[in-house]
Amino acid sequence: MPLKIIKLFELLNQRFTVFFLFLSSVFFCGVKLVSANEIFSGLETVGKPIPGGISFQPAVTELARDINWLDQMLFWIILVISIFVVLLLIYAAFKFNRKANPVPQTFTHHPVLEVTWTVVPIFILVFIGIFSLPLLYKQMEIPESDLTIKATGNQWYWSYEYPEHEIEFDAIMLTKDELGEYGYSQDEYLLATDNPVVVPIGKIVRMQVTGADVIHAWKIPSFGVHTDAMPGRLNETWFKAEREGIYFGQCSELCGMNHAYMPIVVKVISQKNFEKWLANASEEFASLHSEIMLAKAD
Ligand SMILES: [Cu+2]
Repeated sequence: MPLKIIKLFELLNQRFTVFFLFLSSVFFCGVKLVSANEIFSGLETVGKPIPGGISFQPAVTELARDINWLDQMLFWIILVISIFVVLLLIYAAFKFNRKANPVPQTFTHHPVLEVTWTVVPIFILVFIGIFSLPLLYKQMEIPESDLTIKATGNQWYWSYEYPEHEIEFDAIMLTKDELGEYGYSQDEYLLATDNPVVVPIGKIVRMQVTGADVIHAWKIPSFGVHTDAMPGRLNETWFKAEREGIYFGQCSELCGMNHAYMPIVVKVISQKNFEKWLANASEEFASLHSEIMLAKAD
């Protein structure tokens, strides 16, 4: 066969390969986008700050519900003590002022009163401790987990690892222009990130939290979870989200200039969708760990 014809065939072959690669990449990108949309479609935003809001965000874990309950209980105790102290002050101001009480008493001790104002607060504190300490232990004692996620605070973004699935990615805050593209509304500026943390509903998630440079804190109010991210230390906490949805949190430890620009997004989805997400993510965010380990094994 003449050389020119062979070259022509080679050229056509190359063009065809490029064209085929282009088509397949378009096809696969399309498939991926559709499935990513499918996975998160219809997810409601549950936990986020609202204008004028003064109370807690909706509680979707047992821990958050317990914290809200403890807060309510403490509120009533504080209210009773505050009313009692204000009434006592008003009573003392009127009863023992100079006009009403021209000749003051000269005693300096009143044993019954002194014992009372020492013992009563002790009882109040012990009563509070009966409820607050078990909750503290509940937060710290991590049940057998279904999934482990490691969050690392960096100046100024979070990076995440799913060590059991060899996935790792960074979560960078979206600019105002990018919000729509990622399916967020304009009022979610400063809350939304490009890559969310994704967890299955009703599964116990062990969060391991650390810092790469300075102290940050990983917090999702609706989960009742707030843990410092300390460099050189691995803090642990856990949650079991009971409602599908999108949840927002923020770095909650002053960590420098862009402290306000490292938000946290957690998407809680069904187990079925989570598996789909895992399949996508293990391609998109495959970590280097497995390769390093393989090289060592060889
Ligand atoms: Cu921070």
